[in-house]
Amino acid sequence: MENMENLFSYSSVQHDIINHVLVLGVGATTTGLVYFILTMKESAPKYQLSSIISAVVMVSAALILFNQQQSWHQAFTWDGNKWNPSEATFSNGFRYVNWSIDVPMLLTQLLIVLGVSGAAFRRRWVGLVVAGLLMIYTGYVGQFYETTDISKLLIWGAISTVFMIYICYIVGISVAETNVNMSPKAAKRAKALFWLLIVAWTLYPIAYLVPWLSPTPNGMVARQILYTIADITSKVIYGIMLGQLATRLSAEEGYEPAREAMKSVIYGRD
Ligand code: RET
Repeated sequence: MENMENLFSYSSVQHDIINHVLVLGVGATTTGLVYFILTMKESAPKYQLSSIISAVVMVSAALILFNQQQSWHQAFTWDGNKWNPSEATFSNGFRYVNWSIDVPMLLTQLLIVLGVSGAAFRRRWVGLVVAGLLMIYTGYVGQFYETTDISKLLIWGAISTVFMIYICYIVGISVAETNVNMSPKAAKRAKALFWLLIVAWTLYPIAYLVPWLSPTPNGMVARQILYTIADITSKVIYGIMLGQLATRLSAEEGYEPAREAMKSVIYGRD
């Protein structure tokens, strides 16, 4: 009962939109799974772990989104006019536990493709994973207060944001440092990845703040749309961009399957 979604009745359209965006999330992550498996061999072996991680992220995301969609359906009953809360409840908390898997994975694959290695890899990796988990769990605690105590929601959210800023900082310096040794084109793609991460990740705290910004049925619809856009960009599009960067770097390093793959139209004339 802790999430605000359970407090309202929804029109047929509002209820449908949430159902649809959750199914869109399942669709995007399952097709992403196929894409990452099929394109894995286009990158040199040292980068292939990144595609494997993307595939793992797709499976865990698809499962939780499927569960969200099912529980959304069970949490309301139709009375001929509106969808009203039923005995079952809908919880965004499942997302947070899913992020405990996906956030460390997404950060690990970035370090792999950027070529951070040795002691620097271990140091950065521990920092990112610890900060990632703290960011998620402080937010997890905060979201329990969204229907009862908005100031606690805001305080826990602020603590969580400190960890997110730290992560963005480490990602930023990792991209800047590795950029120096990349070709101009690869360096440009790595920078684009950094910005995609910043924008996509920022959507999650906005969704977290919806009970404060717009405690209405439409606010809840907006929240699930935001989550879906964030999921598709931070997991699927991010994974595709990382995979393409890995293929580009592999081709530059002389890996033949990558050179062949680079002839595809998606890479343009370079
Ligand atoms: C919370 C709480 C409020 C403050 C902040 C948050 C950040 C969440 C983020 C989640 C990213 C999730 C990803 C999942 C991929 O599978 C926890 C909502 C800053 C950045 C990338």
